Amino acid sequence: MLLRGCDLMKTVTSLILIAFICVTLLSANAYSQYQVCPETTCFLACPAGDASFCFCINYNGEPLQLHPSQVYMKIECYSEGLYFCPGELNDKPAYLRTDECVVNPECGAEYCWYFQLGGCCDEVLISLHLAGDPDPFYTMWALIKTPDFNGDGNINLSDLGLFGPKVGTTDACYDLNCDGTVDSVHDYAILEDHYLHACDEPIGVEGSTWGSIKSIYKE
Ligand SMILES: [Ca+2]
Ligand SMILES: [Ca+2]
Repeated sequence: MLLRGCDLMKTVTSLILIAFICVTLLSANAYSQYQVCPETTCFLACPAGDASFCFCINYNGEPLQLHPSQVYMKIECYSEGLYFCPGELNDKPAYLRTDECVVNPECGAEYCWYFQLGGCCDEVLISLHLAGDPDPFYTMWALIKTPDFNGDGNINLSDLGLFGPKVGTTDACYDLNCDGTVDSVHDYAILEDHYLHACDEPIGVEGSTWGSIKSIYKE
């Protein structure tokens, strides 16, 4: 009887161990089944919210085609300098201009987010997660810069004045096209494109069609 009791204990212990290993492997797989391709690690944003953060997302090698409200992005700045416009959230669902998820054949299902931001942060943690799941399925470190250099929610003469002395330098916060240097052609053109944009003039998310977006869930 004693031997049988020991055998039983061994069997139970083995089963628990196997179950633990299976759960561990499944958890590891669940995370690795997502393949995420960021558009860049150097993002431009604007107080008006008209600059996009786009990511291609695949699941098990297939485009992850979900309703955009199901895929969230969270951005957290771990150094000083990034300012959120009043009412802006740092954690929100994707916004898509079309009525369904765009599938780029070279990349996967493309999701885009628009944040209304000012200032600059060279240590941003971007995480992607599914609605209702606090654990992200993807994280990355990135740099975010905006033409609102002084972070007051407006792109105006003050920012233009700050930009001039930075031309010719490698200051990442003023290198708006992320090519490594601040120049008066390409970077200035971006500043000009966003000139007079402000927090209270959101233009990036106008005409939302979320209400008419059809859910596309893969089996
Ligand atoms: Ca400003
Ligand atoms: Ca540049």
